[in-house]
Amino acid sequence: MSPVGRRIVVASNRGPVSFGREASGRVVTTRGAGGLVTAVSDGLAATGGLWIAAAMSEDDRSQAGRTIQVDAGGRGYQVRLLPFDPPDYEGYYDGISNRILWFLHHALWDVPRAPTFEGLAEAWQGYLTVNEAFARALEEEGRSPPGEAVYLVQDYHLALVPALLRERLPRAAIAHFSHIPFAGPTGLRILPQPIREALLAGMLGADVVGFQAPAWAENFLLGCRTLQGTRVDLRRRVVRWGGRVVRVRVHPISIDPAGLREEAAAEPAEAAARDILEWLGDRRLLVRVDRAELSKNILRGFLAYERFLEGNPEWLGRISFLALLNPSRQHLPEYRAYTQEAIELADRINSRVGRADWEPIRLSLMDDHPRALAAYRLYDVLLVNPVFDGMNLVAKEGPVLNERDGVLILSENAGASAELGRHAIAVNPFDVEATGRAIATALEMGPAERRRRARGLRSAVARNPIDAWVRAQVEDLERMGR
Ligand code: GDG
Repeated sequence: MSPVGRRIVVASNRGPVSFGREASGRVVTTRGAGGLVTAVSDGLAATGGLWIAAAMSEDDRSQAGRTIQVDAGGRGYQVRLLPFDPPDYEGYYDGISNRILWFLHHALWDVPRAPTFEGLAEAWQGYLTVNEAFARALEEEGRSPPGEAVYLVQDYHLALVPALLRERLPRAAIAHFSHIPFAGPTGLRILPQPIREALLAGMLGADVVGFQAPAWAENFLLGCRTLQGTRVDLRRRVVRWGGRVVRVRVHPISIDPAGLREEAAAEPAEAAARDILEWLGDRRLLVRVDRAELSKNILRGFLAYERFLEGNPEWLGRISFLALLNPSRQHLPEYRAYTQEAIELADRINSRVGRADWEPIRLSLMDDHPRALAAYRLYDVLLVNPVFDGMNLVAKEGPVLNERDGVLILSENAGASAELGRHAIAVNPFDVEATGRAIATALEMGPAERRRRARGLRSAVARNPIDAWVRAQVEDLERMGR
C-alpha cells in the first residue's frame, strides 16, 4: 500500500523506461534499473501513480505522447515522456545540468581556468523551456482530483519546477529532492547572480526540499541566506520565503538487498564471478565500481594504489585491482579526456610494476552490471573515494553482497559516509598517500575486525529500507498539512 494512499506523481529527467530500435527497425523498451527507479517504483505502483520524464533520444521522442504502462511486481504505474526540441534539450541537459550544475555541486572545475560560461544565455533559455514544460505537464496531470496528487520532483535538472508548478497550483503538495551534493555559498557564487537566485528560488517553491546527507542540506540552507527576503533557521532547517514555510530534510536513499541478491545469484553474475576468479587466482582483490565519471575520483584511486604498492613491496604480485567503469557522458570532452587519462594511468602502472604472470590493475570500460555484482561478492577491499557524492549506492550494494568480510574504504565526502562511515575506513579523497595507507590498513586488518565492520555495514543498510525514502517524503508533506 502507498504511504498515504494519495496519487504520487514523479518528475525526473531520466525515466524508468527508454526506447531503442533493433536492427530490423522494431522499437524495443528497456527498463532502467537505477537506484531511483527501484526506490520509487513501489510507491508509484501502489497508488497507480505517474512518472513524467524527458524523452532523451530520437526513439524516446517517437514514443512521446503515448502513455506507457510499466509493470512493477504485478501492479503498475504509468510513464509519460515529454518531447523537446533538440537545441532546447541540449541547453538544458548538457549546457546547464551536466556541464554547469553537476560540475558546481561536485566541485569539479579547475577554477583558474573554468568555467567561462560561453553560450550560457542560450543554454539557460533551454533549461527554462524544459523546466516550464515539466511544470505544465505536472499541472495537467495533477488537476483532477484537485489537491490530491503528491509531486516528487527529482534533482538539479528540474530545480525551477517547484516554483513554476507552485505558480500554477498554489496549494499543491510538492517535494524536491537532490540526489547529488549541494555546493556551499562560496561555490554558488561562481554562478551568475540571476541564475543562482533563480535556482534557489525555484527549489524553494517546494514545501520540502530534500537531500541525501546533512552536509548538503546545510549548504542549501546557507545558500538560501544569500537570497534576499529569506529567513533561515539553520537549526530547525526551515526557510521562510514569500510568505511560505519551506522545510529542508535529509532522506538518504537506500537499496533493495533482496533484489540485488537475486540478480547476483543469476547465471550472468555467476559466469562473471567465475571469470574474475580465474583471472585473480589466489591473489587478494581490490575493487572499484563507478560510472566513468570525474566526481568518482578514479585517477587518485589509481595513484593511491600505486603509492600503496611502492610503500608495501611485499604486496607486489599478491593483489589485483579490478576497476569496473561504466561509460558515461562520453560525448562530453571533459569525460572523454578523463576516461582516457584513467586508461593511460592504469597502463602506466601495469607496465611499471606488472609481470608476465601478474596484472596489477584491470580496467574494464563497459556497461556490465552482472560483473559489478560478481565483483561485490568477491572483493577483499572496496574503494569508494569520490571527491563529492550525493550518496553513492556502490558503498551500500557492495557490503550487502560481499562474501569475504571485505573492507570498505569510503570517502568522507560521500553522502553514504553519514550512515556507513564508522564501519568503513574513512579517507579524505584528495589525499592520495592517506588513501594508499588505507589500502594497506584494509588488507592487514584481522579477521575479527573485518567481520565486525562487515556486519556493521550490513546492518546500517538494513536499518534504512528501500521503501522508507518515498514514505518519508510523503509523510513530510502530510505533516505540513499538504
Ligand atoms: C547518482 C548520485 C546517488 C554499476 N555498474 C554498472 C551499473 N552500476 C550501478 C551500481 C549502482 C549505480 O550504477 C551507481 O550508483 P551511484 O549511487 O554509485 O552513483 P550515480 O550514478 O552517480 O548516482 C549518487 C544516486 O544518484 C542515487 O540517488 O547515490 O550520489 O551521483 O546502483 O550498481 N549499472 C549499469 N551498468 C553497469 O555496468 N547499468
